[in-house]
Amino acid sequence: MSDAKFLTRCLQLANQARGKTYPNPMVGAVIVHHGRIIGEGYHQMAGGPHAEVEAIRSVKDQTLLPSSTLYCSLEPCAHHGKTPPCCELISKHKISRVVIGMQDSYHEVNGKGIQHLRSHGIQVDFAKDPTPFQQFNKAFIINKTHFRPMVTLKWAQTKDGFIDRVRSVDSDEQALKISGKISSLLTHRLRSSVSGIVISAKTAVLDAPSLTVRLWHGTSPIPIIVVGDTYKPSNSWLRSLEVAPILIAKEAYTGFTTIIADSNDITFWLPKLLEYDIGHVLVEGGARLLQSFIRENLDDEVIRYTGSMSIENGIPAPFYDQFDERTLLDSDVYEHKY
Ligand code: AOF
Ligand code: ZN
Repeated sequence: MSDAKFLTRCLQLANQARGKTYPNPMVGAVIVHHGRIIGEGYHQMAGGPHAEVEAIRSVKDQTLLPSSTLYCSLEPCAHHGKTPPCCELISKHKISRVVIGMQDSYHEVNGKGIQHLRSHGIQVDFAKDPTPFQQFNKAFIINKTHFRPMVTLKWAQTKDGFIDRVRSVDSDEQALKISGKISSLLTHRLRSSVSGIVISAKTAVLDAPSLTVRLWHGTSPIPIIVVGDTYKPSNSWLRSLEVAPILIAKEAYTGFTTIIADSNDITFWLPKLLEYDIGHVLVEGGARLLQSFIRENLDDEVIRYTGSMSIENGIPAPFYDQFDERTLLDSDVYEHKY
């Protein structure tokens, strides 16, 4: 029971660096002596000390370490990266027991940290279920095992399955407002936790969205505009964006970062975003782009809001056959699929 409690504390600590650790995971560590926390730490940013280092440093009476347990949400590292191996620091301090949330999926570590600790006579135990720890660092795991950013798809649809009315580029008609205030808050919180926000050029032309975080705290993600053959975003809109965008297009856009690619070739251009430190993207539309991600099995997480209105015809929402409904909020149905 108390192992689970201290491991949960590791996640609380790690969560303080959400969005700041790329390309590293979020990691927290706690040191416990006879049931009492004597040290805590978390990985604050890439290049900085790891969670275990911070936790060990924070212990005032270092003579207590050999009779203490170190809890860590991730397997202590075994390699020389930007910082030295944590497992060597742990064995140097003769900490007697280590409890780990999940094994590190990074190939340089992956089990080697555990092996090192055990070979130094340290007792190593694990969380009963690694799932919450894996879910917590899902983007990191996808980056390290699939070599591409994690993808979250998000849209709102009417009760009868449309995401908008059909609108022409020349009309002044605004986008249909389907979801309520709480959904907007959640969307902005979501935006603040990703590093890139993807929309199609058609959505850019129709809606000229600002793509910023306004209803939550935190930084706005990098806009990524996917340009096909039909619609081109205007230079004035591109320049108006708060964060400099990246374009995915067949030809370079002067003055803007462009990844030269066929917009339909998602599996080609998506991994390239890692080079711009984008480890997690939120795809906000339009329907065709969302559907292409689903078709390519690039739907690591899906958030769908269903409003209470019906409009009878319009632009059909992306198609899914199975959805797990999770929470009912406001007048919206907020559904979440992993
Ligand atoms: C840990 N504790 O707090 C973190 C770990 O370049 P470096 O030296 O920072 O190493 C980065 C790798 O170390 C990263 O890919 C992941 O495997 C692990 N991160 N490990 O024991 C930590 N942040
Ligand atoms: Zn480490």
